[in-house]
Amino acid sequence: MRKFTNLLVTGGAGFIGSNFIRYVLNQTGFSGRIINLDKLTYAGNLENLADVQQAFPERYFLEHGDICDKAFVDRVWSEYKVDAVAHFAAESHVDRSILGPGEFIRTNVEGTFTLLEVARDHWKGREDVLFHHVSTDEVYGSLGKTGYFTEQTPYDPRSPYSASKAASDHLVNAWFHTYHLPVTKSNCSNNYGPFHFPEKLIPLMILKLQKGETLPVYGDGKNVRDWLFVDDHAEAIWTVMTRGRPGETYNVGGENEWENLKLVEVLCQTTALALGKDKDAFLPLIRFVPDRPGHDRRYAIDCSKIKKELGWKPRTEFAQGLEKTVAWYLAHSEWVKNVVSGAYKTWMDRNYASR
Ligand code: NAD
Ligand code: TDX
Repeated sequence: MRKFTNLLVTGGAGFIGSNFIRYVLNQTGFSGRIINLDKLTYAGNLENLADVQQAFPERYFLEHGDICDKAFVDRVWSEYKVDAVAHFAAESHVDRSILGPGEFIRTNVEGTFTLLEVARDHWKGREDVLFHHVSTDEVYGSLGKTGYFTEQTPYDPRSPYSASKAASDHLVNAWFHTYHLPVTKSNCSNNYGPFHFPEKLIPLMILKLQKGETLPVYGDGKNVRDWLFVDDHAEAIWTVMTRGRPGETYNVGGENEWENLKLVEVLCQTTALALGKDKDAFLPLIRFVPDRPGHDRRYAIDCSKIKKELGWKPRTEFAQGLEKTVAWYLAHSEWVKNVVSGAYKTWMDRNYASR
């Protein structure tokens, strides 16, 4: 089992990064330090880690800055003697990448390049270090009604977001083969759970339900996503980081495919019950709206490699995970109000005010 002392987490103030930090510090026996390097964009919120900051003041550190800023990353690396990286920092929302791809290329491609170069500088010849890259199943493109993405599926990204993640994946693989940088990589399906930014399908729908607003389902609602509870993803990443083979990619998924419309219907029912309403009270709020351009039809992950090789499997049953998530959002209205009121609101006003 691989051991680290100073773990750099990029993008640790976002959805998955903050859940990962909480998981590592509370549930893995890790006894070292975590340094969270985050630019705190609209998607990064320190409130996501308030409990961690309080519980681990001598083992959790925030470094506010940009992964594209080489001098800054280099200083952080030296100061904390970084010996492992979990690289989450990215622009992550497909719809935003369609409206403005520039930041996606900068952060996801140039930012990953910058981190790899600093790692190469600092870790020359070392084998007791690891750069783990957190990626997505979207790099594999779109499936028809059947089949699954395996680690051998050729890359076929179709949105600016997935193209930028594909580019970053290729860089990570190249730094392994060319410079022998110890890397691992995971490509995961759609996550859900607490601290998910409410621009993404599940939290967006819960918030709209709370306000009694209509629920925008893109296209015919038959696009399929494979959903995984965020804690299960955190466990998968830690499993790969501590026991995965260098240079390998592991696909991670929930074995839990849902058509969007069906999922929204279940969310309506789960939220109605949580609010003490009739189970079907919210169904009339569903509206079909124009489709996302280039909308990938179906994602489905074959995660047999990580299951067989490393013994990981998705643990959270979907109905329970959704109930937990709905309950979390209903109990955290203050968090929601705060995260949607800053840079996010300005961007929404600019891009959607006239629609
Ligand atoms: P998120 O948008 O919630 O968080 C991204 C974080 O990165 C934020 O804290 C933000 O402030 C930070 N960040 C953005 N640009 C930065 C920069 N230039 N320098 C430093 N920090 C920066 O994203 P998420 O949903 O938590 O996704 C995390 C990672 O997991 C991403 O790499 C994403 O591609 C990948 N992923 C996400 C999912 C999913 O369902 N959300 C699934 C598979 C893979
Ligand atoms: O309002 C909506 N209506 C709707 O029908 C929104 C926001 C989404 N959708 C559809 C589009 C997708 O088919 O729901 C599905 C899920 O959409 P998102 O939550 O935007 O996720 P997706 O585009 O699948 O990408 C997510 O999973 C993979 C993450 O945002 C990525 O970062 C991750 O890599």
